[in-house]
Amino acid sequence: MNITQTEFVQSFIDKLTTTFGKTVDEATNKEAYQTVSLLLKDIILRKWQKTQNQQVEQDEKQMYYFSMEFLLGRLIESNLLNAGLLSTCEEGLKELGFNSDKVFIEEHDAGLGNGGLGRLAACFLDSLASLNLPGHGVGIRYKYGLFQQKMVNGYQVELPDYWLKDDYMWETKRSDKSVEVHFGGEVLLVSKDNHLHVEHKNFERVLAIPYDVPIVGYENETVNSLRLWSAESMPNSFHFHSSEGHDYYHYLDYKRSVEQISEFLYPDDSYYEGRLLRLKQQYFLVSAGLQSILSRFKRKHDDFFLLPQKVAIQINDTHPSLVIPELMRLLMDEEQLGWDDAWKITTSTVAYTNHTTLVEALEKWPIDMVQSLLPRIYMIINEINERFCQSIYYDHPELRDKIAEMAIISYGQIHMAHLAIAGSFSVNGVAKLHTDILKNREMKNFHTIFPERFNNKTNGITHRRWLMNVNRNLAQLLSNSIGKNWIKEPRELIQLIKYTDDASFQEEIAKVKLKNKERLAEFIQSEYDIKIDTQSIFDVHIKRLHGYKRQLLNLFHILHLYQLCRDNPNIQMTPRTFIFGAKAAPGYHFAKQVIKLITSTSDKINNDPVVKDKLKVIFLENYNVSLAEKIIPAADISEQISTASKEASGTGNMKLMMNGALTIGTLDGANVEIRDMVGPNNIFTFGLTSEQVFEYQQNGNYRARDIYNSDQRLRVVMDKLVNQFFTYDDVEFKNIYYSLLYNNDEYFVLKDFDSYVEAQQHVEQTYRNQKSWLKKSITNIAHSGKFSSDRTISEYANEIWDIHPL
Ligand code: 26W
Repeated sequence: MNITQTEFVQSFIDKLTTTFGKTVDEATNKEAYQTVSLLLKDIILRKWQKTQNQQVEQDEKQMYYFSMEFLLGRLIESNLLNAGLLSTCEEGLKELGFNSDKVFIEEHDAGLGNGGLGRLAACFLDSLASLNLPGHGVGIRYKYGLFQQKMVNGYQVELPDYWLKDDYMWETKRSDKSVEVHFGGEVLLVSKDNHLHVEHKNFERVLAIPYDVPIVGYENETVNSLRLWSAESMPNSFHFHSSEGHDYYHYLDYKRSVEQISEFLYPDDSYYEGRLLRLKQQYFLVSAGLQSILSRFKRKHDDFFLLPQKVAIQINDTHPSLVIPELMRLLMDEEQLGWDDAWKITTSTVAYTNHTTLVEALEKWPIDMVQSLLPRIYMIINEINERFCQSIYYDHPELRDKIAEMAIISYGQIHMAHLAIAGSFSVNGVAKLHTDILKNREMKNFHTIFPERFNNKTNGITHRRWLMNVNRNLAQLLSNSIGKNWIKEPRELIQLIKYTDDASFQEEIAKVKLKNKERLAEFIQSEYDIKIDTQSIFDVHIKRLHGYKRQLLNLFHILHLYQLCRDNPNIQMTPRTFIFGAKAAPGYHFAKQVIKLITSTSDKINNDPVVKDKLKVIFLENYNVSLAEKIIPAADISEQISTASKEASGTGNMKLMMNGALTIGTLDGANVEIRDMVGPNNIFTFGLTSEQVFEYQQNGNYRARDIYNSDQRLRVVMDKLVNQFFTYDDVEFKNIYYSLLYNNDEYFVLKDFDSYVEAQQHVEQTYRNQKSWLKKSITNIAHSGKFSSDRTISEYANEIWDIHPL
């Protein structure tokens, strides 16, 4: 889109007048933000309509990405960038007397996701549109996104995230595309004209209304859709005309219960809780999404055998796995297909991505719950299960003794991962190591039956947001050095390799990093009134708080350094600033205690004059996409220290690498592939391998206490948890202490401590030699192109979805 700055300024003034009746001098930053987004939306809408018409006309295969989470963050900057208007708009705003940074932050960060899985979905949408691929998101329009984290006396307090309180500028309500979703009731089989028909009666009716968000491709003509569904009551539902006396109250009860469905995002990350409302959300998403896909399909076709040639459905973990029985239901009950045909079509349409092997995260719904909330769906799952178990029995006699373990329904529960594997044509992990663990361990028996279904798609991140938008100076420097090709072909970043030893390029890289560190330091100074040294190593640990991600290991290292300084105040040490950002699930007590331990450590260390020039610990409140965008460009060190085998991939590791941070990490998830790319000298790896972790788990011969007893440094650090170092009461952190010594340290924190400390010493030595450091930093940026989600999405498009650029 080519509009000049003058044209932008004029349209801005016009829009401001017609929308707010205000002059530029009177307008607030919020009004300026709204004006810019309205202008931009006018442009986007035209392309959106064109894309849609073209996609319908050409009748090309479409992909739908079903996800309970889309962690979009702000869209204003990435929409402007992709529409080719970012600098015009920024210059224009300046001319008008606005500061564009202040204008853009008026957009509420859309936090419709917990962490990695939700952000991945958002990066994928950006890549789909940027590669001109016909792929769309299907999700829920939660009224409240992930809670806002407020720190009170060092504790996390959760506040509601009412992100819709100002109008959401990017959405368009499409009431004409509403559909109905049914819950509860009874299912009868009645025989009509020699056929068995399914009759569903006395169900609760819910109206699903779609709100569409345009997804703008980078400097192209494609605008795809993210369709977010909102639940509303049926204005004329049967409850209203109920023959009972309490119509009005019934109606209000019903309305309340329906609106709850899309009220809030469950703040659970990697922990499964079998809540009825969550199941309702899942079915609501799946049923509404599928109905709208089928109604679009039916406008062009009446042969459902064509469905797999026209539609691919990717399910983001098992959360939307009810698409399988729901598609069966729609094909059989609504379209009168027989079981075998419906099954063939369903299993050629649906593909499943697994994002975790943590047992506590695997979804298993109680039979009774599914049976009463979704009686017809339960019947179908039951039939799928019976046929599946029989097929193992007859076709794989060698697995007969494994049937109970592999069944979709067993011990009163429905195992959603088993349903997802049985009902889809592709099962993928999100990094090589993770996929291998699925094939050889967690899903070994399924892999034996369906070897052709399993495949790997290593995650990626959109380099447009995570490099071009968040680190403008770096992006500019890269383009000045190797040209702009890397923007469309991120793998071209490899051209930087020729500059790794180039002193003047190194200096430029160092300047960019320093500027970014200064910007973050200013932010920390203004928000927290803490002064940090921009010459110190910025050591960054940002991700959800979870035992397996081992923020605790990082803390133990910090406390160890603190002790070294206390023991020897003249110790030579490169100053470090440890930066944490993390939310804990509200019910995850251990994680909340670790947060409190971080903030207590921060209080202790930041206020101790002995270490004041050497160590600082900062816990940044309310970690979210926008905060990540501030921190990542300023990072020197990227902490990726999960217990090996537990982190399926990680994507923060990729974002930080792309911004020139060096990784200290275990051989887990995508860290393994980062090491393969950069070589072992350009990453600091340490700790047990996944094989060693499995071995300890099998043999049960790990003894955390032995390590505690034999490592003096660890004893000193850990005893601080219980010896009134932090507080006068000694109970606060007792739980953490006990989990390590009495519950035998599930995540091998003590076991990996020694090699972590060693790796951190190596970090420090390397940092002292700035030339060597910068060389490694450049090497990391040069190899980060592989981790663009454009690569990931091309692989999905070619190897799973069979969709093609428009
Ligand atoms: C039902 C509760 C629940 C909620 C979310 C269970 C599991 C999840 C997700 C699978 C957790 C998640 O976000 N997994 C992360 O997915 C990322 C994208 O693939 C990976 O990079 C992370 O390693 C993985 O932890």
